[in-house]
Amino acid sequence: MKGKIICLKADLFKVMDLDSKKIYDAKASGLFRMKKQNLLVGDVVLFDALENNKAYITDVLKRTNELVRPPIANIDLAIVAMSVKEPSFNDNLLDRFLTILSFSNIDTVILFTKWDLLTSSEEEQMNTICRYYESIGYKIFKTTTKDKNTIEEIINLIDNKVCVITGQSGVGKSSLLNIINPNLNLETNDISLALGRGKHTTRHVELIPFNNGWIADTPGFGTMDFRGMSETDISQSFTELFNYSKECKYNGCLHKNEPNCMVKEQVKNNNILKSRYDNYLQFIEECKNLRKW
Ligand SMILES: Nc1nc2c(ncn2[C@@H]2O[C@H](COP(=O)(O)OP(=O)(O)OP(=O)(O)O)[C@@H](O)[C@H]2O)c(=O)[nH]1
Ligand SMILES: [Mg+2]
Ligand SMILES: [Zn+2]
Repeated sequence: MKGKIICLKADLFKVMDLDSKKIYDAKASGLFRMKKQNLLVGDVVLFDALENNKAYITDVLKRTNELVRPPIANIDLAIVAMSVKEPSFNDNLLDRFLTILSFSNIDTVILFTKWDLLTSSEEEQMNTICRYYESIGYKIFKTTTKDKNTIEEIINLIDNKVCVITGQSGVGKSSLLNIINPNLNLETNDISLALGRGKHTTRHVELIPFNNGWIADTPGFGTMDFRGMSETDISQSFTELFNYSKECKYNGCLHKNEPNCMVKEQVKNNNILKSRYDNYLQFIEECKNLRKW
């Protein structure tokens, strides 16, 4: 039988039979465990059903893509949720998500959440940032749980797809999913005002059937590294840098100290957002240091 892993807790999987939609509590079979292949939420697996809704997973089909954080496979669309306040907007974290998703070839949209918390002058600043990300090709949404305007649009966007919502703790991922589908009743929690951080309310990655597709809520996390990526991978994952790099003097220019670098030129002319360039430099440095290990 063929099913999809929709949840993983310790070594216990929930697998949905793709034909009957019945859900099984599954473990990896002994033979499969010997192959030492890991299994992820989102994997399509072959399984043998036993009594009492129990099952053994015997094989996993080839993935179209996979992410380490959050751990999930076969994603059609990633929704990056980034609060504009509480927790404060974090361009470094946003660029980190975008770099890894771009490297993994996963379509990505950005939600700027908690838009209702901005004063009008802050709103102006955020709008400039939003316009920049739009200009480099990202579809963006300004969301608030207090206004359901953009929700219909998001629902249409995710229809028929396997989607994952990701972002640090407390940005409102579960709150938004509860509005998209009020039957979900996902647990949410106030952020710690003293620390300005979320409380890691969602603990597991879980794929939830929604309309004609799937949506995964995920736990928030504060950082991630670039394991498995080279400096060139990073430079090619910054789409606008990659486009300008064709006009750099040197093939394979990393836009650091090389002469006649079009990227540095465009940063100077304010055509590339300074924070993007600074984050880029930090990421390739981190990448280099990781390699030393
Ligand atoms: N003002 C405002 N508050 C919001 C909005 N969205 C969510 N919140 C609040 O933000 C807090 C955190 O929301 P959650 O949905 O638990 O955040 P999360 O991203 O799921 O967090 P983790 O599960 O810890 O990763 C809750 O108190 C929500 O009520 C919004 O649009 N505006
Ligand atoms: Mg949550
Ligand atoms: Zn360059």
